[in-house]
Amino acid sequence: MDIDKVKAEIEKLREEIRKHDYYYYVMDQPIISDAEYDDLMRRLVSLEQQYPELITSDSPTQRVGGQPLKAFASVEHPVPMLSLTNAFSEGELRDFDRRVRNAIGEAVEYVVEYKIDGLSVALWYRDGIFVRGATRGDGHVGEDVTENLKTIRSIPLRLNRPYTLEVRGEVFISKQDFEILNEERRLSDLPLFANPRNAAAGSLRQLDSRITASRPLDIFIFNLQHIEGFMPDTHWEALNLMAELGLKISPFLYQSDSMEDVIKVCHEWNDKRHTLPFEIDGMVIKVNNFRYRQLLGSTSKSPRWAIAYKFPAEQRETIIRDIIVQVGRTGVLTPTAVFDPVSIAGTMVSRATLHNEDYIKEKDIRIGDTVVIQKAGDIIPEVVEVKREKRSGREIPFIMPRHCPACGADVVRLEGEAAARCTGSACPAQQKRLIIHFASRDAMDIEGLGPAVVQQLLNNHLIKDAADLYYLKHKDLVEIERMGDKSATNLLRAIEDSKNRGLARLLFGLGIRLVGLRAAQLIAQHFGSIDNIMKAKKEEFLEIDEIGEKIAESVVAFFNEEQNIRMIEKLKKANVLLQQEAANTRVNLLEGKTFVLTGTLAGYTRTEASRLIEERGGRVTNSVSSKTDYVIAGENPGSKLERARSLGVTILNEQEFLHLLGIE
Ligand code: 0OX
Repeated sequence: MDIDKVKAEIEKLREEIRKHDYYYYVMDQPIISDAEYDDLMRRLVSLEQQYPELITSDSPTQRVGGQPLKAFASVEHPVPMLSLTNAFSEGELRDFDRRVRNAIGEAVEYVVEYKIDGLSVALWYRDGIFVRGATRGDGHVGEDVTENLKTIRSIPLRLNRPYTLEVRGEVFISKQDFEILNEERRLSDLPLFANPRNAAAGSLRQLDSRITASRPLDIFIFNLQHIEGFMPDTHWEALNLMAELGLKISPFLYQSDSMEDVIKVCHEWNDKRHTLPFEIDGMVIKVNNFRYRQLLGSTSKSPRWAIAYKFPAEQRETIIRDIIVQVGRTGVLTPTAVFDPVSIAGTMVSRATLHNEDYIKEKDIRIGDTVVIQKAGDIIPEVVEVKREKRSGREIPFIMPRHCPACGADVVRLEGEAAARCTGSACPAQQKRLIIHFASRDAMDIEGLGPAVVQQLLNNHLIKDAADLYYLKHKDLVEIERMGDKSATNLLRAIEDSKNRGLARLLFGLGIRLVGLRAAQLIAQHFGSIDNIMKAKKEEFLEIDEIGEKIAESVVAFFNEEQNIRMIEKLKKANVLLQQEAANTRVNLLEGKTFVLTGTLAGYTRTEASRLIEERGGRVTNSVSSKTDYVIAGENPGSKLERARSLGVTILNEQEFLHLLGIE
């Protein structure tokens, strides 16, 4: 095809896709089906693959970047990103109004908008193309999160007109998307986000933009910060201009010169906030006229021309009927208050976490107490107050159980920690997580043994702990759902292969608290066999450099537990390697990893360094590519270092390199 024709088709496709992105993500009103949209996108991707020289940074195909970053670059805000002064009462709003009118000398117009509960960002467009975006940071210097912002589909990569400007907005996740995201995380055994705000912040601060792309982030633009050539007179005009440019502005905006009307609007939204699809924690009131804003100016922290009216947290009284103890995935015992159900912030709640023993003691919370409940950040219910005056004297203080309610093993509370933990490795509440960890790559590396299979094995009572994996039979496996003959054979082979990973990885795989891969290697090297470790006293662990009191205590406690000893016996009987095999533990440490050396190392020649890598299963190559895992940079590194930087490859100095090898 003639290149000009291709160019024209590509441009037409991009324009078409941009239009549909706008209808779908900004207006929330798609005008074509998903299938039709996918067809357009597929055609564009295919043309760009055939003619990569025609790819531009604002093409709709360029939303998800390549290699993860090592760190975010810093971005200085040309105009500081200030925060808002809070008002918690009508009185404070009236004071604000008085201050503003006194300074200006006449009535002023206000714009009222939602206070979205997310995180603020700045976006820069040059000649209409999105070129850079940053977080607020400390207000003066933020983090360059351009690649992550590009994944947000409601941020246009190109404006409808070629302006050079800076806008600011709030990135957030809707309530529904937050629920879905957390549900997915729960199913994958990942830690849950406490609220949509944390989820949005966590998602935007990912070094790998492919992760951000998988998160349902959205944005409302709330300020035109700067535009080259001209500036509208008012915020209202600026909002309209931004909407015309294709930016997503807040769906509710109200204009009035009466603070009493503003107050009314704030109250109305306080009552209706739960009907909105996203979280708001108040309303923002801004002076409309930009010239007045300039006259009012700012303090070092916040502008004098804006204020945030914060909604009061909803509170309800109820009676605590019980304090139950829940065992988390890591064995942490969390006391939870169970109370008469009350409706707060739009949902019925009947439980609130009491965190730990100290929290309960501090607040003196007892079973039978009348308490005030509120939702922290309007999501997580918490007990804010005990109504002592309502006590009858029959209230029962809470005592942390000495044995795990799920398995009966001892409960310990390590010095300096608030959490009480179950020590039983056969605790059903912890079992699944532990087995998944046992099978994970850095531990016994059992391919095909993911969370779903582990769950099925547990449900079918085929295993109780990790050691039982070595007693599985082909006929057991084929009985579980979706496991065919071939998968069963493969899984059994993977389990068999894992027997020889060696002591360090096994020790790590046992999931002993505080024992990470490094500590496991040190302990394995020092003691040489599981029998020696099981016999060892706390002091003997302390002889190892880098092993401190807490790790030592944790290992001793683990091997004092009857169930754990039984599990080791089962591993022994199954012929799992329980000795330190120098070659073995080393070989696998860097398996599959590719290294490039550049510059001179102080302690090793190039040949020696290569040998250290190869002994541990790694590979040394000469040139840096996106497939390189590590570049080791010594003194006077060459151009390879530059290339590694530009490709986002992990760069280690000598010290970090030796640490990775487990030498220093
Ligand atoms: C929000 C929001 C945040 C401009 C001057 C200081 C704060 N969370 O929705 N900030 C602002 O305004 C900036 N407006 C908002 N609507």
